[in-house]
Amino acid sequence: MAEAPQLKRKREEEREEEREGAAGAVSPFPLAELRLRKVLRESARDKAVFLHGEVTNASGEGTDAVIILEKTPFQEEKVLELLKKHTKLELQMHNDIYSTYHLYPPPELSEIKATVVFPATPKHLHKYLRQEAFLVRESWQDYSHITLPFVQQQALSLQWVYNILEKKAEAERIVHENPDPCSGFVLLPDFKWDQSQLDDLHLIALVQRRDLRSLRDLRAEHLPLLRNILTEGQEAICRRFGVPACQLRVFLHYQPSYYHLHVHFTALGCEAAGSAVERAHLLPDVIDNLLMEPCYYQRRALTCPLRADEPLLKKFQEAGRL
Ligand code: M7G
Repeated sequence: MAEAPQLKRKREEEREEEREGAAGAVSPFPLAELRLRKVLRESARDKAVFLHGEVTNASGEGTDAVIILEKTPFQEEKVLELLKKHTKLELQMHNDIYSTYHLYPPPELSEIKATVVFPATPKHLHKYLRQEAFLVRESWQDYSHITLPFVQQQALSLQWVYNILEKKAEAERIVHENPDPCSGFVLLPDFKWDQSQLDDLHLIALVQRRDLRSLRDLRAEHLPLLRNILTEGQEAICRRFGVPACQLRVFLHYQPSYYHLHVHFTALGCEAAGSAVERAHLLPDVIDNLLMEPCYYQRRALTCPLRADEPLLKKFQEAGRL
């Protein structure tokens, strides 16, 4: 809920720039033409719903879209306004000293964050579909024979990453950049974070080089890159957002969704989805592992969760590894 005043000011400026930039550069998503095809997933805990929609053009052709709707966290400075400003209160139940209400705030205080993937590929639809997950223990041989060929053929497009690295998108959102082609990176807010408050802070560092896919590619020679990400990333976040290194969770996912090496920075107080032990690898631990054993990630087996209809899970099943 806390928000540094400079963050608030900066945010307002950035939102203004984003609005102007978005208005000038891309046409808004045609919400009016959207048809709902399916609810992919719904989470009462996260107050979010993941939708599969279809936009039909003038000649009747449909294009798939994924729309994620999330209730945004409360902002301390707006709570009073929320209670007072033209807010309708409707009694739901009353018992002794206890009562619950439906509260209907005015539109400007009941914002919903909408993330749109359009056009969405079948891979995006799968990514957001609620599914059972299974743990796979991936040896280095499994990685070479099953995972790597799969990633080379079928992974999600990295165009959004290259757009950021080439300043074709989100350039105004960059918080820090180290331009070194070998050991440099770009740090910017993850699009899961709306930057309204620090509680759910989430930034990502995207490496400049394009030859590192994931944890599996890391060797001791990449230590300068990893150290830069850790120290410069922590310093930049402390400078910009006032969150110290000891309150940041800095980690990589295995398996990631996007196979261009990147590192997540999230607020320690926030139980961010994806920070569970079966998927998150803390960057300081990764650095130590590589210091002890230069080929650590080419030697050891790694456990990772794969969801039921992920094609990679099918590959492991076909190979008799599950
Ligand atoms: P990941 O570890 O590959 O997998 O993280 P996950 O998506 O299952 O967590 C990729 C991260 O990049 C995620 O946290 C996404 O929210 C974030 N991300 C994805 N896209 C397409 C964008 C984007 O266009 N811009 C920004 N800023 N972040 C993105």
